[in-house]
Amino acid sequence: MTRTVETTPYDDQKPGTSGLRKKVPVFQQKNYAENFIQSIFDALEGFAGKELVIGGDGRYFNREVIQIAIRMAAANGFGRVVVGKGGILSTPAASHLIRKRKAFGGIILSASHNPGGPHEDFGIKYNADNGGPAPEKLTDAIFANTRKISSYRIADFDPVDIDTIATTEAGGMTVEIVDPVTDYAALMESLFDFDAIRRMFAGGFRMRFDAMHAVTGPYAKEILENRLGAPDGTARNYHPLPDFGGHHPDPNLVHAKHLYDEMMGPDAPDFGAASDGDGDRNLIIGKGIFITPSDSLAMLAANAHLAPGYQDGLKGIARSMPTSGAADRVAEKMGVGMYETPTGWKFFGNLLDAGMATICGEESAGTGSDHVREKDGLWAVLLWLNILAVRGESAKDIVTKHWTTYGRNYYSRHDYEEVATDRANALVGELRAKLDALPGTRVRGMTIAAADDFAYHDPVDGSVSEHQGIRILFEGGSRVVLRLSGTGTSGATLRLYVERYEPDPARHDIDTQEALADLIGAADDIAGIRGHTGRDAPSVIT
Ligand code: G16
Repeated sequence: MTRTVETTPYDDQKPGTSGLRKKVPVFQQKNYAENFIQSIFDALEGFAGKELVIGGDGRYFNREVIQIAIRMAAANGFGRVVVGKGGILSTPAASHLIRKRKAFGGIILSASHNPGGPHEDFGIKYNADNGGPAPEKLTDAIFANTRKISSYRIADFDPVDIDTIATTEAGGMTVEIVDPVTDYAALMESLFDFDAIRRMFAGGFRMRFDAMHAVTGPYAKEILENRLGAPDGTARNYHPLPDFGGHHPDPNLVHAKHLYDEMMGPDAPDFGAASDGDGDRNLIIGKGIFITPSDSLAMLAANAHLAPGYQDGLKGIARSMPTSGAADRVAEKMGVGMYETPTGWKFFGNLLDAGMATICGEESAGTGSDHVREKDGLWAVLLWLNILAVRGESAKDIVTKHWTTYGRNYYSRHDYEEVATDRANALVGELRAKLDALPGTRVRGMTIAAADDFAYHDPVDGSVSEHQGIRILFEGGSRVVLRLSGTGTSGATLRLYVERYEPDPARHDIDTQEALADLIGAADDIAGIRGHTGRDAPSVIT
């Protein structure tokens, strides 16, 4: 039986950088998840009888919302839902399933790298038929619907058994429970030289992969250990837990410090990696060297032709605006297009669909390619393994040779988390107001060459996205960027991105914060970060 339930709108359901993210108790309010899911469906057209992919990263409240989504999909007229067993689907695996099965779209339940648990974060996002995050036009329509919703449709049937692989019928709709790993693992096998990687492991290559008790555990176990023959124990913390074991599933130097310490220690394995809550981010650490996401993007792009899936070369490279310019130098040398987009994977979708870019990346630990329409943590790890296997050199050697060829982009991000929203807005507002006056002024011995509030003109569909972050460029190519995060769930997070280009190999081993000290000071002089936030230091430095 299908019911129409009357409801009233919530005014806080504006999707952020990737979907709607809130604390679990917010999502547990009456009709909150239902309102948002109905608002998604109401923003779509032509899905009657079509297929919808549903899955999540296994966090607290995942299973409950999966049941709601299945019942609402049936009531709204979908013909079939495809659900990852146990409610599990990594974000890139969901993207692949949508594409492979030519589904109408997918609902992914995740708050990515944010913590999980009864008082932590939850999220819902919608991916379109290209497998990518809903474009801005669609998220705007969803938000508009949340403001005027008056009812939602839901079917009444017993909870579906999502723990058994089977195809059943519920509410007049077909429900197919699939293994979350199989199709994804096959895709990886089609892109990378598994034989070469297998030989490398067989030859004693040691690796550590930390799944952080999040979604990539089963994927890493199957691909790294079962298919590539890495020793048992290579994948750690591989059972997805609703609260991620009480940890923050964010693969950075703060939350994966144990991995960093191990990789810098005397008995370090050859290669270390980690992924986040929903499996789309990656952390890459070579023996004795951390590789920044911006550098990793450049190095993966420069060496991608060593993997079978990319042997014909790249069509182009894309990076988000705050990501360092290291990849630009690779694109220039290759003679391929380089695209600078706003933060948010959704902005890569058009470039990938149009065949203008093959590899994309972001400073926020996201790298991916045209194989899916999401960033993909394990993909990045496997491409690194493929490159290491073919080149037969250490990660550290590959990095230092890359810097010698292209120069080094010193790069760091400083996050000020949970800043009062009005204070953060005041900082950005004041900075915006003085942008025009900045060029030509001198700060800490450096001259500002240009300053603007980044606006993106999509070369494919002509859409314009404004206010995507403030860029202050100095003569000589250094820059600082300031923007407010679109993924936080309490207060505002101010991000300061700092970058300096150093061509001279004799100056490639300076401590990063030291190399950037003047720029960090200049950013504070210009934007008044300490004054506005009331903080002496950032919450997180990566
Ligand atoms: C999301 C987006 C990314 C973006 C990141 C950081 O990642 O998918 O494209 O770079 O947020 O955004 P912000 O700086 O606004 O917090 P994820 O992994 O959270 O889905």
